[in-house]
Amino acid sequence: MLSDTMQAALNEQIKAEAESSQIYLAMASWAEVKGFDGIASFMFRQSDEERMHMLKLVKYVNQRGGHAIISSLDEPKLDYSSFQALFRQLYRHEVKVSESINNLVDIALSQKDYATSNFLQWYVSEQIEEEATAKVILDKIDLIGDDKGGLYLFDNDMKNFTAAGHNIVQ
Ligand code: OFO
Repeated sequence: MLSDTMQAALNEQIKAEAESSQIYLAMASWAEVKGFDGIASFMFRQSDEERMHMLKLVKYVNQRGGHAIISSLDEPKLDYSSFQALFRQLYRHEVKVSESINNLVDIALSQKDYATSNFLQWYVSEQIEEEATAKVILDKIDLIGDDKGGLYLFDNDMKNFTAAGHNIVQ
């Protein structure tokens, strides 16, 4: 059985994961409209992954005798002024999510809820990957800057990675 504190913290994370999915979806839509199909496919796929992260938490909370709450979401507030600005926000967002996962582990340990701590380890590993992916993308975008040819090639790279079902981090 989950403690009230643990349940409330997990429910906050459910909201955070749902908002992550919306952020990626907003980025995907923006990239698609701009004609960057590779970046869009990558973002659509990330959005689905975030939804899966959310669902996994919903199932876990309910399975442990709690009640997963599906709440309203904040609208993604993104700075679309440049690719750099957009991807910098993405990276910062993933760093923030990692912090909130670490915070959840802290709460689980302080409550001696070892089952939840164990469950959260999957998220800890996942965040290492997500942060690394966001950083690799940001580094590449920083290198390319506003160079149109560079962005075109980068978009193609993203298309190939998504088509192959690979992560951009190799
Ligand atoms: Fe759910 O991992 Fe990104 O935000």
